[in-house]
Amino acid sequence: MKAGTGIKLVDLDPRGVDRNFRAEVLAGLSQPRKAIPARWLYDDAGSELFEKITRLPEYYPTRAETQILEARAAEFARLIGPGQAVVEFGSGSSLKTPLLLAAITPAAYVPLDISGDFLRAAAADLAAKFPGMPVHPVEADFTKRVHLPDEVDSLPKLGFFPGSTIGNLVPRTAIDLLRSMKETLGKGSLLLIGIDLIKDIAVLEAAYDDAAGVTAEFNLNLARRVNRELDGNIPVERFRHQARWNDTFARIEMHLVAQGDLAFEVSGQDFSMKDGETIHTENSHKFTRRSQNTLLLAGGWTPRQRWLDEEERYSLILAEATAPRDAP
Ligand code: AVJ
Repeated sequence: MKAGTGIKLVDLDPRGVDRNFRAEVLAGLSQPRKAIPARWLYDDAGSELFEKITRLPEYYPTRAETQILEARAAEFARLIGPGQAVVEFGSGSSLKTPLLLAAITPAAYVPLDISGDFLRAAAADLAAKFPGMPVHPVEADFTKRVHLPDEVDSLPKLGFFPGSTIGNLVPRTAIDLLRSMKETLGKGSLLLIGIDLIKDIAVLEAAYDDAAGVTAEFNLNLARRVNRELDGNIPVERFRHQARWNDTFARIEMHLVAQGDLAFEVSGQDFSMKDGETIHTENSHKFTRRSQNTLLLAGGWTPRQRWLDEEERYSLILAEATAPRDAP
């Protein structure tokens, strides 16, 4: 392997638990405002619950994005053209990728993911759907520059980052990620990125607090996971799921709210919470068209085209990696 090629290194303790999970949970619960990084929401149970979320009537982003991909195939073909190496950041088990690939006739598909299992499953699936299209999966942490396979060196690159996943990052981390993507793909590359829009607060809050309670289960599963894997006794039934709009940061926040004063242990460490105190578990930032542009520009990408779904709830943006410029 070349230097800098992503190598997955999950540091497991003697019980087979990810040491980073333990360290980040203990650190997060020890802060004055308790928080656990959102990426730990996605164990097997959490990933399954997220799949269910994407089919909920209140959760519009997945349907809106799919609708854009279906409706705009001809425009993608014209603006992007054939012969691209499509580099997908986070090779989910997404149904969106085949829509893009079918629209533009790429020369290769390069899914990047930190999880080798997901990656191989997605790669095999896409290879079967598009016989003749070379698929080069890379197991890597794409928050850093990733060295792409030699086979795609000479091809033009199109990055694909759907799902408004960029919105889970605070602005400075989002910008760092966009810059890493630019380093990975190279100058002159294109990026097709899904970014959610600010809208009626009630619509946003419902999308993250559905009537069927699936998002609540998704959130509470994090506490259950801590209990399962980190020898915890968090009284899960005494926590309530909350999705709240933070207007200063323009984001939906997910919290686990303590119902009454309570105490628990995780990995032998004691924690206590007052009634109403919360564990902050996820941010989902929302944007205006201008704030989308500003974010992309700060990350080194010039927006070229924006598509909205019919109800104008969500956008897909095509941006181009631009050279840094001097003033003005
Ligand atoms: C797929 C991570 C972008 O923030 O909308 C959905 C995750 N959390 N419901 C989002 C999520 C609660 C989702 N992302």
